[in-house]
Amino acid sequence: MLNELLASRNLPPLKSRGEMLEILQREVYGFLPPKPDSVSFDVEKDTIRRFCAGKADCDRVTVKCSVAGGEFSFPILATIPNDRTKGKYPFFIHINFRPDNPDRYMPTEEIIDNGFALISLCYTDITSDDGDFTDGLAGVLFPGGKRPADGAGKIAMWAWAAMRALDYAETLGDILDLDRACVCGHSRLGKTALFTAAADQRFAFAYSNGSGCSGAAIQRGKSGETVADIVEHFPFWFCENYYKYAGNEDEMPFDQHYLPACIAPRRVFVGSASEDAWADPLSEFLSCVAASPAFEKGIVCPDRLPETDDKFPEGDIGWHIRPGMHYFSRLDWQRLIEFINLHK
Ligand code: GTR
Repeated sequence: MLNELLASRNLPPLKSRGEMLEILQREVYGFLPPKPDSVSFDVEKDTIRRFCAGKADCDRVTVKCSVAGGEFSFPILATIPNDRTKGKYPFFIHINFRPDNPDRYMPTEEIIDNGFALISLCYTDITSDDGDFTDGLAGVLFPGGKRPADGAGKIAMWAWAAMRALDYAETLGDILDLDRACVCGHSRLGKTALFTAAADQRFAFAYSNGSGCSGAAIQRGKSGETVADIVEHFPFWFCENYYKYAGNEDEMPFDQHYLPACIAPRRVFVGSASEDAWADPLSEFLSCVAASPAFEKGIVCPDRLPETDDKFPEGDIGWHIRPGMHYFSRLDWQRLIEFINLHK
């Protein structure tokens, strides 16, 4: 039944990772900002030792980049279990809405207790979440605020910053398990997490939560938010080439299943919430089914419509749906941790 449902969506076939990534950059997110010429890290002296009841240390790090002929710096937080007898820690790079640690979308102590380290960044420390292309990294990339039709939108800039956070993690190779890096985020930052891992093969895992339109969800036949809605309210998340698909999804030479497919052969887990009709859980799920042939082990699920509280973590691409609203909740983190632990 799922095959028939998918056939009714008329999706373009999968292509090679290189082709899909090129299309997604040119037509949706804009091309990633260039790799920095140099990156260095200032670890602040007032690091919080004995964080989370003494189980972790939290360092505030300034990431300093020379990029596109300019200089750009931003802060990240590295919260790392301090028990050095446990081996190397798998870790999350969480692109978050706020700099808080813990935060309502980031239960730090619980993450630490599960044996993971956590590097977090606040997206507006990179560039503002609006149409101002003179702010932060945007101003360095596009002096005068002018960008070409395929120039990086804000999502591509946030993704670039998550890659720099991974550059920092690479300096901690004796403590962090660099083969088990997971980039994650919620909503617009779930779109960002998928794009980050699609573009950067150093990430072994990606998790998007409630990423919906222009994230995990296929657009053809999607309910809730459409390309027209999103480019009306948030044109700056994307490159200008994307705007022509407003009301015109059938003309897209791609669909959003290309995004998780670019993460293959690595792993991706997609999270939905039962009341998140704007994101459209069914279209997020079908996207995972459609992307499955790109993976060694596609989604493992029964041949029926999904039901609330389903979780399908066994494949290299997995999906779950939690009861409730659009939110990055504790249950989402627990299922994400379960997914990563399953794929050792
Ligand atoms: C909504 C937007 C969604 C989603 C969300 C968010 O207003 O329409 O695509 O990304 O914002 O990021 O919170």
